[in-house]
Amino acid sequence: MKEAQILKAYEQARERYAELGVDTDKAVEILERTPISLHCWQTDDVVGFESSQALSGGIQTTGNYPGRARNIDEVRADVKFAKSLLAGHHRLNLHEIYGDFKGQFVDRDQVEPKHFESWIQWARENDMKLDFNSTSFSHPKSGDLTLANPDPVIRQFWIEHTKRCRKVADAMGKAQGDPCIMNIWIHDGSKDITVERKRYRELLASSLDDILSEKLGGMKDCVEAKLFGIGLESYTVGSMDFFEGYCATRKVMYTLDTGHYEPTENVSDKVSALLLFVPELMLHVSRPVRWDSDHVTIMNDPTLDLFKEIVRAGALDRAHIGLDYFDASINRIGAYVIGTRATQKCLLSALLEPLAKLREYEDSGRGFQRLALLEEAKTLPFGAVYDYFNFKNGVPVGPEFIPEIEKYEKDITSKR
Ligand code: RNT
Ligand code: ZN
Repeated sequence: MKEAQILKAYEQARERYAELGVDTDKAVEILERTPISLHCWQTDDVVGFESSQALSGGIQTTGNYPGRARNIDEVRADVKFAKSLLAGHHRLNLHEIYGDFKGQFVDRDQVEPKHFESWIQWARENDMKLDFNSTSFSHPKSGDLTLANPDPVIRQFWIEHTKRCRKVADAMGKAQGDPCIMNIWIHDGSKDITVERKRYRELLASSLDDILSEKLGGMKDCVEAKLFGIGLESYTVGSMDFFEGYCATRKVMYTLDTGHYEPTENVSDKVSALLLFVPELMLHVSRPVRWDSDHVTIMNDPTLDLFKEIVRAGALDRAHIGLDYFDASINRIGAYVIGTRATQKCLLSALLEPLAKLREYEDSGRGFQRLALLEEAKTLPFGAVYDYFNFKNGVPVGPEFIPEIEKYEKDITSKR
């Protein structure tokens, strides 16, 4: 698209939105300074660099499109390339199994900040801040139960792992001068009926209390609830009820993964309820198709609604945005870029909502007017503002990123 065309369309859009009391320049500015935490695991199907252990823990990548990143250099190159197609400043979300182990086997209860030194340096050089995740899946001791395991030896192994991960996150946060957000997701559950539901939950609460007892200034903790994992369909220790209670009583950030609820549930409606009782939210923006399938995030109603609820709640400073999907059936970098850009589109759309006017209607009981404006807002020239945002930040506008990814595939990923 030509510069003059983009700018002209933006000027017109700015006027249309201004008539409804919406400041498009401000929306673009907020979007620019809202980082998205890019999930490193989209590059390599959640494999990591620890061993060739198959992905376990109730999650699954489907597809075998060629070009998967096979080592640390390839993951870094792919993230760097994906980032070059995205406007704004972004974070990188690492899992423990992506440490720079330099060919050595470092077991999970042995991990140290030194295994992430090169990542800290790389992130600094590439203007990214790091977030982190402990990894309890894909390990011989993963089984069905980790932090909730009644066997004290296994449970202690995972407690030690998670404590060490917090030290890694703390080192990252201190080095980058900004808290590293560390997520704890464990798959613990049961394939079949269990008569020990309460017991495992007690164990999980006590393991977490132990893990979180040490205050670390460079990091923030968050814990992720889930509906079920594959092979663990009958029971999930860390269910939504469990983590709502846990986060509310312990004042811990709640990780809301959009794929982790019943397919008919309205995930966006959880935002305002959770925000009353938990300090912050970490979002794992995903796209469930019939189940927690982790399809590439797109600009769909659930995602639009999610961001609308955050903006309406005035909670952008209490919600951290991260991505969590892993699609191996299409070009992985393409999937990365589509999902991140879609997330930005949804946030921008929320920022452009004529909220003051809608609230005025609602407060004065003018229901027809509210619905009419909600409907009309859907066809406002949103695309012109989105194009301008990308243009202003020097990244491809519209479908211009498609040939760039095709070139990267031809030159790089297809040769792997
Ligand atoms: C799994 C959780 C978790 C993982 C990542 C890899 O259902 O969503 O967040 O996807 O940690
Ligand atoms: Zn998740």
